Amino acid sequence: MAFILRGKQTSILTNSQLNLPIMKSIKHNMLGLAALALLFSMDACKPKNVGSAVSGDAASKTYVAPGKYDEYYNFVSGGFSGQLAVYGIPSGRLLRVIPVFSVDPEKGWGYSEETKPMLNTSHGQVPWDDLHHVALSQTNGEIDGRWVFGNGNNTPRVARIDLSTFRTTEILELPNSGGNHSSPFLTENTEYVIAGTRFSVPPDDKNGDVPINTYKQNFKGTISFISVDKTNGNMDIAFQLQCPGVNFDLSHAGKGKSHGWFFFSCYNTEQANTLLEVNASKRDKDFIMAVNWKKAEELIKAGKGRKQAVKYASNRFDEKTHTAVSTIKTEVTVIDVKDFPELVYMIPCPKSPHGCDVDPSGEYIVGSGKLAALIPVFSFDKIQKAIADKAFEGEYEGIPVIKYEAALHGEVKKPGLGPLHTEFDDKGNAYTSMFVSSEVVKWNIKDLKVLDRVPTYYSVGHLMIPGGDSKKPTGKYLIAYNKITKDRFLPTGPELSQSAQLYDISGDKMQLILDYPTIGEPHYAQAVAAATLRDKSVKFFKIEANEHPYVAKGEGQAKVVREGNKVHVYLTLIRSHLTPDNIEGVKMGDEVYFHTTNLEQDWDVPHGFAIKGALNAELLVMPGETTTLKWVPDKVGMFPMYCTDFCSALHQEMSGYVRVSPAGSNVPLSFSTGTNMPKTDTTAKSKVTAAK
Ligand code: RUQ
Ligand code: CUA
Repeated sequence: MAFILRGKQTSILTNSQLNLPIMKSIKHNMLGLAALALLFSMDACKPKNVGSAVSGDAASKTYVAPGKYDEYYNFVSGGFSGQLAVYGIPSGRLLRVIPVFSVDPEKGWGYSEETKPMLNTSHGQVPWDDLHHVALSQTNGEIDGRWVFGNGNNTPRVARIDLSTFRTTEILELPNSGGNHSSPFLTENTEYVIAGTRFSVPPDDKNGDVPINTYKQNFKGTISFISVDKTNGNMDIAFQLQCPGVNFDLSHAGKGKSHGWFFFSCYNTEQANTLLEVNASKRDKDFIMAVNWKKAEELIKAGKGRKQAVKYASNRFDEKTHTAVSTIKTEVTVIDVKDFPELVYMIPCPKSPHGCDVDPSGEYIVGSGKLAALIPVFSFDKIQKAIADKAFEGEYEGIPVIKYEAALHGEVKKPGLGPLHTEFDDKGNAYTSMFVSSEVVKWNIKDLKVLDRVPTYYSVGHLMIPGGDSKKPTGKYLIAYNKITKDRFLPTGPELSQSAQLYDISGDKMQLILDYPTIGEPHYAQAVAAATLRDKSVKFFKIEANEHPYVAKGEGQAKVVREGNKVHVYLTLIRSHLTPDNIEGVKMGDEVYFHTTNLEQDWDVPHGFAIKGALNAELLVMPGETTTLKWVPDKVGMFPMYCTDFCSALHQEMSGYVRVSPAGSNVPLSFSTGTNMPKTDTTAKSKVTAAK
């Protein structure tokens, strides 16, 4: 396979030319740096013949006829959009965008009073984050369809999305962390969600006001073990492991025989604090860190952990009150791994590993060194034997380093360039993404032979096979999530969407069958069979069960109440009017809270709410739910309000007015609803109350 290095149109390099010799020649000189930069620049390598690679009856394999359903729900991280997108597979149809870490004016997420607390942190309200990885909850190592977790990479957080409502229901901040990239990864019964810090930092209870070049003394890497309540999914930080100041990249839990262990790829074991692209690429091998988390549990039970003062937010959304509550917590229990033997081991792994994946049997651990020219596969049994035999080559910051050969099952030779992530099928095969050579490489887990390779368009990051990181992978579809789209779709100016590519992997040869653009930048994704989820989907919220303190459970309960300068509007929404729809007596200096309750009790009848000049967003209110918009009028006058969701033939009529008078005006607070609206004759009599 040949690649053209862009900018040097004449030089055509083959895989073998780009392999180890080049890597070795990249010492620490500036020429090496330039070559490395070129090699890793996003468009360094591009397969030739980038036209349609689709052949045969590919279209029919992805065709889901109108009215028919997809086979899988695919949950795809939105990267820097902070959102999570849900696609149907194999059609690639976008089913939903779930706001998680980023405010979303389409749904009022982060703008409504009820959802603002979800984005609270120890830094205050943080309206954006970078969502890289998703993990579907598992029972016995199989996807159970209860929750999906996602990470906030920037201001360290983990979110839990409830798969009955497809809404973010919990966000937990992580202390002692400097960038929650290695997250979220689950143990096989969702006992824990694991989160490792990308950036090592001084611990939160230490003075972080230290010279940056004291990195080696003062910076630590932290891994959080977040417990998940079996009944309601509630998360708490069970304990944290304080580790050497490396950068953790991805990780995976052991499963089956290796259940009780966790494996983390580590780069920057050089502990560099500047120009990492050179200084963190010096060692030929970094590490995979193996953690015996059952042992850590025992230590915690035996009271061996140290209590540390910290500050972090725990935010939970309550479906009864339709409201989130944010609690600031102040303590975590920490174990310093170097103080406890038999807890953590280092396994050398070439070179700057990124992905770290465990096969369905739990025996094989795949390290993907993004600067390595091969893929090392480690054996869990051999790791155990090496530990028993003390087959160590030394230690790293007090942690035993197992001899590479003693832990190694074998190496996949010449897989391609820039291996990143590996997924597994149900036939004993592994699939690794090759970022630099833009391809997916299929290989056999046991004999490590490369079986097939297909190009991706372009620069693939993560891969996804439904169940591909579980004990029960499937073997029909593989999706590549690409960083670069270039010429694949109609041009849309300088900014292009990222993309996904669907491959049929049911035969010996992988076959590309679909390209589709994605929301934000996709990183990891997971998928669950449609049958596991679709019948659990909530259709609407029962109005009788609504415990929101400002609910109006019928138009008879609609009212406007003044409390000092706060005006509470208990407003109902039903096809096709607002109650009340005429409000007077609001004055300059007032804060108005529109508590809007959607009275509908039917599927797919949301109403929206917006008022002129509001400095936040609209609301989108689901049937049976109450949601609040805060509005501070900025001038005297007349302000229309209306429903934003085209809910009926008379949707355009679903509107009203708020009159704003000067501060000190004697216009009484009053509210009313006309009698000429459909379905309102019995309940919506005109009412007037005097201002209190
Ligand atoms: S990463 S493209 Cu943020 Cu998962 Cu590897
Ligand atoms: Cu309600 Cu439009």
